[in-house]
Amino acid sequence: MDKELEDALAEYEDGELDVDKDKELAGVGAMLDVSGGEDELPVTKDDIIGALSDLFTGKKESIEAKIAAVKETIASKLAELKQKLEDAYNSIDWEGMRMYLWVSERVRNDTWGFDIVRTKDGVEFEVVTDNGLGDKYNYGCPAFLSTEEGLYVGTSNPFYGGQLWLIQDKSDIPEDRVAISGTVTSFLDEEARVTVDLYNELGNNPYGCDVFGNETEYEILNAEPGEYTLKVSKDNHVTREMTVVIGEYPIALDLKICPIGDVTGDGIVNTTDSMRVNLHAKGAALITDEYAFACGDVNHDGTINTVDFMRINAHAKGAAKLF
Ligand SMILES: [Ca+2]
Ligand SMILES: [Ca+2]
Repeated sequence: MDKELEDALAEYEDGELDVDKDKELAGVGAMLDVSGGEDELPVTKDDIIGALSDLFTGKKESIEAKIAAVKETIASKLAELKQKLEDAYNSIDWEGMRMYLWVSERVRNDTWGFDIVRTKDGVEFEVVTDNGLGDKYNYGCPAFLSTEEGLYVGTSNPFYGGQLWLIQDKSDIPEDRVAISGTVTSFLDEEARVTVDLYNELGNNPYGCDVFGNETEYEILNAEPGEYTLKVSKDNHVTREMTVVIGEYPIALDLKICPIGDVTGDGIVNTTDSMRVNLHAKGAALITDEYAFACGDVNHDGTINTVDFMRINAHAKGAAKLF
């Protein structure tokens, strides 16, 4: 909008034009009423008052005309936008979009690692492996060689290198072996993904699983013996980390994660949590549990102080949400 119009609109809205016109003009008239009489002036007082009156009227009309023009412009822009949205909607390949989402969903929920199926007649298929021969990072099997010794399979694994397998009979295919399993408890969105991952000492994440539900079973398969960092995460929760040692036998381990700010661990972030954090901040009662501490340190600066208290309190009172 141009400056002149903006000013004019502001004046109009402020009601500055709603002055008592006659009173203003009478004032102007009084100022012009110089001694010696109006007959000596080249123009009469009435001429000037008349001109000013026209100016007032003209200005008001011109503002109204500009407002009408702006309204018209807005209406035409809206019509243009509506047309563009309609064109965009009509140009979307909805069937393609549906298929894309369907495939994405399948990929997201599929078992990691490549699949091999075999068939004798092209009708009945048998799954040889659906998890990359027990290694989720075997994401493809580009090379096959059928020999008298058996079937050679070369895998694609961008994380720690390809593998060469010789499959002679079904016993060569490793059985899934549970390395660690249990219940994982979380809160908030029932449909959100919970990830349980094992990280090796190089920081790679060769084993793990995704589960859904707030109280649900998890199991991690086929992890090689060794020491790992186990991480449990979910949106709006504080990630829990711990060291686990995978050995020859399966480990049973129940896990629990809590929402950001939930120092009491009941899954709800309310004033009980903010008060608890306040007690810690004031030194009255320290939060010693490492995970509860992480839940309370909502700004991740390594300490729990009044900043954390205020944030959790604001969340509890609905003033400013943490998530
Ligand atoms: Ca709580
Ligand atoms: Ca903090």
